Amino acid sequence: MESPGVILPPTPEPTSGVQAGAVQQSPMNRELVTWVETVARLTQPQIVHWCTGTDDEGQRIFELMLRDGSVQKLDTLRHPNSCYFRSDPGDVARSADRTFICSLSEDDAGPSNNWIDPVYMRDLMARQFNGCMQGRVMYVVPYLLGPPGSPAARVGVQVTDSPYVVANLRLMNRIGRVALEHFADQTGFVKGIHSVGTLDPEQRYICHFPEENLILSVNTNYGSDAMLPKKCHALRLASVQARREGWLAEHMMILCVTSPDGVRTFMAGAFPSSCGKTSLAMLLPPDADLAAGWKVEVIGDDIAWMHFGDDGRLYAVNPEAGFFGVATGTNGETNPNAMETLRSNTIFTNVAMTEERGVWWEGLDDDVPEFSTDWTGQRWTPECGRPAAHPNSRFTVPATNCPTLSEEWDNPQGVPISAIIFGGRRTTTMPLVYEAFNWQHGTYVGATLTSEQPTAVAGTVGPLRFDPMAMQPFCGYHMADYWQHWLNMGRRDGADMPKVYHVNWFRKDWGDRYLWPGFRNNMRVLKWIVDRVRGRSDASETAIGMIPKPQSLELSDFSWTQEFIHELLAVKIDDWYKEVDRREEFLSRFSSKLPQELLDENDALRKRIQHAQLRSRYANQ
Ligand code: OXD
Ligand code: MN
Repeated sequence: MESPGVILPPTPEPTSGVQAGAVQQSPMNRELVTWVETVARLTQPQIVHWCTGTDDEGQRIFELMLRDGSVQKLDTLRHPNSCYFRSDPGDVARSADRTFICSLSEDDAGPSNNWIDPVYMRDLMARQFNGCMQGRVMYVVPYLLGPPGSPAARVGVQVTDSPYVVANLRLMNRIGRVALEHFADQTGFVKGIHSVGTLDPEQRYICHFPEENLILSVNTNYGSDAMLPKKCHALRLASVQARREGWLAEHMMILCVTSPDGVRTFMAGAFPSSCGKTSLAMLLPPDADLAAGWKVEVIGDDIAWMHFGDDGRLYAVNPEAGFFGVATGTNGETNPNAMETLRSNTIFTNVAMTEERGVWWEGLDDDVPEFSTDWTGQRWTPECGRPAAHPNSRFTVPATNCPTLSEEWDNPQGVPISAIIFGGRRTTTMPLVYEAFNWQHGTYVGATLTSEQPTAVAGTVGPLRFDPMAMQPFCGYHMADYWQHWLNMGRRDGADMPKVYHVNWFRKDWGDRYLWPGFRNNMRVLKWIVDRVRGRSDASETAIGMIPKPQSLELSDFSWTQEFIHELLAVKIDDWYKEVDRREEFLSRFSSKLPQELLDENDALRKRIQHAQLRSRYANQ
């Protein structure tokens, strides 16, 4: 059995100002060592390796994977320090139906989560883990979520028998020594056990024990079911902790818009999967805006932790330190900054590999390769009728690779959020953008967030799904309690909450054509939001919220007709009657715990629509 190096016990060398002795002697650190010993007794690895997080260690893990063939090295000129990995074909995306919230009470998990009794599940998982690491290396990966030195930062430890997972954690998180250095300041840490196991999808379990700060994951080796700090810790468990402690753990990107006058406006945004969250976070403004001095920079692309500052505003940190983005469809038009970001130090997963040891995926702006090896390892040609890359193929890359990473990205205090943006994929009903009237209305807008599943067949619309705050798969407790927590945050003494927006880049006309050109043009909407939060732009009050006056959106260079612009921003009464009914039905699923305020908001919306209908009827007489 080969090991990449360092073996038990954890003896961090003194580094910049932190004495190793102090780290080791903290009660938390002792608890960690005892826990790791317990896990090792259960899983019986041949070797226990404590990850230090050094480059040297990363290199040795990489070489080990090259030697055992689990990853392949990409061409060093075109993809320096990058590698290629294929996951098991049955392990290519999050397994929502194998994800469980094992809270003590079923009622705490709520109707949107799978609940299983924690005692039963611990027993079942102990059997899964029993001896599962025999003959293998068990890696112990301490990690820090949030910027070093931040009061918002939290620690956790993942043990795993997957070198591939360790390699991903290295890029996505602050791991090893820097994490151990923070143990002394914390009152607890999240424990996560992961094993590749047999990869049997029927025996896959991703379990969260909120009362015990524990995550157990087995029979998976890919994505956020295996990289426990991401969705399992930073969202599912952190959301529970955030409620308890009075902050928000959200599935949101964070960006900074700098106006030509130098003022920075920070925004956070929640979008369900495949709605363009990463490309919005990395947005490249149109040339004219760049020339005028506008800038957009990224702070995070997936998760935001937001705490109140002394001034009553919400300050956001990105708990992660890397991006785990969807490769398929990423190109120089949809996300030019991502293309720059993944030039080096990248792990590509489930894309296709070309004969020149390059990578390719559907939608990439390179020429389609004549031959390549597809994501399943088979020879692929453009005629073969199969996709070369899996639709959920990924790149894992450190945030510092991104040319537009904000210098504020690791500010320990976080950045003050002026606007929260919700968005979904809606071909009808939703205007390009609207602003909620206030925090309670904004909470309702987020709670009733919907998106259509993209379909392969042009002209058809996929099923409409509710995905409240884009947290449906990630809220670790009862969704209605979560909404109540949002409402309570806004009621806190001195709270100065962000404005809330809803955007929709996907509205179509009767001919099934998208109305909005999207991508770089989304800057036009961000600029309107900047103007609104700075009190510099007028808006029209409608039944659903505040809508831009057409002249405040900077659309003149499109030479669009007034009718076209009207269509983009229209609030159509018939569509909204249906929307309100759908929302009422959705909210009623949470009946016993549903905050009355959300029902009141739905009723108020219905009344405003009725008024709007009457007004337009009389105006037309
Ligand atoms: C993700 C997701 O992978 O939201 O980030 O599914
Ligand atoms: Mn996500």
